Amino acid sequence: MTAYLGGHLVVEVLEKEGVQKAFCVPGESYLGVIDGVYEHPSIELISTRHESGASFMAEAYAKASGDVGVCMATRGPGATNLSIGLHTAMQDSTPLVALIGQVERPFMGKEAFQEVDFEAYFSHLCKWTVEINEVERIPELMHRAFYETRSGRPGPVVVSLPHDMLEDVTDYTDSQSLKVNPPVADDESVAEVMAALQHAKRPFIIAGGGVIAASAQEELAALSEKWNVPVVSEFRRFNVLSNFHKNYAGWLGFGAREGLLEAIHDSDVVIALGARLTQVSTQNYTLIGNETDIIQVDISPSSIGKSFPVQVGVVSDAKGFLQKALQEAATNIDPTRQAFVEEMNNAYIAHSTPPSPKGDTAYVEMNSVIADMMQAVPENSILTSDAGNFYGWLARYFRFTDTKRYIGPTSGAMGYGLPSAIGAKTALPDYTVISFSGDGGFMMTMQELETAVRNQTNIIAIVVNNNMYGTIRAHQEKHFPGRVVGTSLTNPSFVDVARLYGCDGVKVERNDAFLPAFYEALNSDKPFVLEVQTNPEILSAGQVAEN
Ligand SMILES: Cc1ncc(C[n+]2csc(CCOP(=O)(O)OP(=O)(O)O)c2C)c(N)n1
Ligand SMILES: [Mg+2]
Repeated sequence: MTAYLGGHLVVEVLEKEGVQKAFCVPGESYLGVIDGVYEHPSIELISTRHESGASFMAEAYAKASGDVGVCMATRGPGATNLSIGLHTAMQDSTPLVALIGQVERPFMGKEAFQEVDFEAYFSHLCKWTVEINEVERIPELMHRAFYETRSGRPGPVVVSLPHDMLEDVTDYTDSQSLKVNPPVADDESVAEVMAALQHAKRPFIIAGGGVIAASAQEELAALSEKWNVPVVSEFRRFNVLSNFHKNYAGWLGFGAREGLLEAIHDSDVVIALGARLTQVSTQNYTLIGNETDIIQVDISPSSIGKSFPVQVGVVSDAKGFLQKALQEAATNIDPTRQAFVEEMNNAYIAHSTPPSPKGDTAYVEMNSVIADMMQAVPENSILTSDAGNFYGWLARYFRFTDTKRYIGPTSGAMGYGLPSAIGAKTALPDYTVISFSGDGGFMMTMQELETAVRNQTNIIAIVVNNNMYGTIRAHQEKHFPGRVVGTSLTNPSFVDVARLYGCDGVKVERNDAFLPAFYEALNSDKPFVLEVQTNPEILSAGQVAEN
């Protein structure tokens, strides 16, 4: 037995859980934990410039590494700043543990300095919130926090740590991480699903984050080939299947292909696999028609039937389900399915092929940028993005594979692009990591360039500059034509700003300047900001300039 300070014991448990990196803004309320990191050099504590950056970095670190992300913040002001990344982790089902300093136990309830009741505040935002009030319970509750965040449908867990509790002392010998055993469908349920699929004429598999979390891409590819089923990815879940796979039928979300939406609406069987059929993916819950049999396979019982009534619901980890499904014999499959799969894939390829650039234009065309990136992005790359209209081109024209990955917020959080790139690059330093942001979103978290410079996290940040909150401008022009208000922006030179932070940077104003600038970014030994000046008249992918 050894005597431990509470703050040190928290970090001891982090080490037992395999934590290697944590992202924070330091605060006096959890100084004991920070001092614990000093004792444990195997854990690197990365200070950021705003708690939103810390939470986004931890969230993307989790997505890139496949393990839990960890962030830390101080009482009320730190915790409330942190919440945007926790909300993203909730909507995106990302395993994330947030350690938050709390006011001293004897002062609780007095509206003490920076006091917030975290159990109340985070109860809806997070999967679980726990306050550790006795130092002896640190190992039990910290391990439980990691188990909770990893198991079932992953999600964020907040651990509230009263300042004075972290200074108490307790004896401790050992403890260990609790292994997660994901549920796997029973044979009968698998057989029932496959029987429903057998005779379907125009079925789809809608695959979501559950496939990526379970690393079940290979099994999904094998099943879709064996059973002749087209695969569609949910909003921002491109990596369920290589987008070059012959059975890939495209993606759901803002700007999804109309023909695909109609085909899903008219299909006889839809299997939602690790997909919770979100509002954005399902076009406000209209995607699937009343005549369609919906089969949902999900790791979490509470996701089943949440968005649509389903005919069959199966609680299973995606990989375990697919492995069993692959053992079923694929006999008497409707012979017209082959042509259907080809039709869907051909339409996807046509829709995702960018039009040829017009050549010498006054602005950079996003079609051309993405076409260039398709050519120049190296293997083993991660592209991250914010929310915004610029994303429409990336979604439509970039094709992701298992080595060209996408990390983005299904929560639609602006400001995610840059910090998530830093988080992903921290997890996978050998990857090329490129963030994609609009001028609006980039300036929400731009200060994290300093975090990147200080830690030599050499990401490439592409800023698509149209000097406006373009998405909202587009909505304004549609719903309130001619009444523009609150959506115009002026910006500093992003390249000058980048240089002041110690990054490299280039501004691109013509199509043919993009590729050389992109290669310069790839070869840079500093974080790199690549500003792309686009035409403010063209607000969405597929729109043609009226000039
Ligand atoms: C944190 C946050 N605040 C506000 C919004 C609402 N919103 C969605 S897109 C957008 C504008 C994005 O502007 P910009 O980043 O410049 O990209 P653009 O649409 O111009 O391409 C806004 C304000 C949001 N999604 N997230
Ligand atoms: Mg903009």
